[in-house]
Amino acid sequence: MLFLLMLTGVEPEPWVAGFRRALPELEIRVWPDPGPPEAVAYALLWLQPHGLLGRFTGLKAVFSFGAGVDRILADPSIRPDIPIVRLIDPGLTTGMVEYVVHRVLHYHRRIPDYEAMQRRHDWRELEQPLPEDRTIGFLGLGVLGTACAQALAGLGFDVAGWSRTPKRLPGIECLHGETGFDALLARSDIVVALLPSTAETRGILGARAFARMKQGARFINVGRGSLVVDDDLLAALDRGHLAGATLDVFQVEPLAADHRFWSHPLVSVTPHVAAYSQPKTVVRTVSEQIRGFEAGRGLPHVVDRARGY
Ligand code: NDP
Ligand code: OXD
Repeated sequence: MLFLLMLTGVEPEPWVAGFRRALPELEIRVWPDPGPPEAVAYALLWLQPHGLLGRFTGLKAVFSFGAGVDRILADPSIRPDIPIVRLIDPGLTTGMVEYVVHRVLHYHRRIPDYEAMQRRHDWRELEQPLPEDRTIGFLGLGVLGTACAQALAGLGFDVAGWSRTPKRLPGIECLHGETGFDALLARSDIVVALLPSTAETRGILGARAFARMKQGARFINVGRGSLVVDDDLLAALDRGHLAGATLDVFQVEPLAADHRFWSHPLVSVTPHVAAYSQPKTVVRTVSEQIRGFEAGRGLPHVVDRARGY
């Protein structure tokens, strides 16, 4: 029985070594050397070339190397009966919490203003609101949105979140539906997008949404680039309605060298690194899932293909 790693842009060595140790009963193969196609039982996928998975006729399940499964779902060669398991992993959650808390504190503590003052050799103390007087609004209250929201609520911020279905989370105002979306945007000083890319969410952050955000609000996108209409975000920044944006994910990755986001003075760009899959935790998570499945226990976190996440 073979376990195939199809990981574009990822150095395979630590993954192969980790899975060989954790799953000695499986033969670990790395694309483009899958061995006999009918012997491939499991595959771990990140940005896999589309159209190839149909040849693995013995496939039992595929595992996502990341939390988002939009790229896997867009591959027409995965048979509808093959379970797709999304990644819920402590290392990934820690990374996302670190990134979002860091960027929120950067804006909250007015670091962009102090950086501008440093360039002018300007020594002054600026007014500093308390965290309870800053509202952080999360679009998406799933595994990652909830972890980030709880971390910021723990630091004393006023935190709200928006999801598809109604939720109750202690210390966080939970909203849903179209009115909830508008209300969250209107009341947040910093809006954090942690939604998956689905038919319903693509382009959700366009001119209408940016106009509903507070004058001077900041925007952090760590969900997917397809949530955002780039020109509408740039227009909201250019006319001074939004005071800054932190962008980790983009419509097209890598971000084109001539994209305005790279050089816009109010935009911070990182190359899709907010959360990162680490062999130390992910090998354990996926190996336990495969072992459990082989022992007849079923698979956790199977993607609902109709819902798109
Ligand atoms: P989850 O599936 O756990 O959560 C998704 C959240 O989005 C849920 O709260 C869900 O609502 C909500 N949602 C989905 N569709 C809608 C909709 N139409 N309207 C309102 N809310 C909606 O995902 P994770 O928290 O694990 O991850 C979120 C996304 O973050 C991933 O899909 C991926 O795109 C991105 N990501 C980015 C990374 C990076 O490095 N930049 C790393 C990891 C993930 P409900 O709770 O009602 O189902
Ligand atoms: C993702 C990830 O889904 O990096 O973006 O996990």
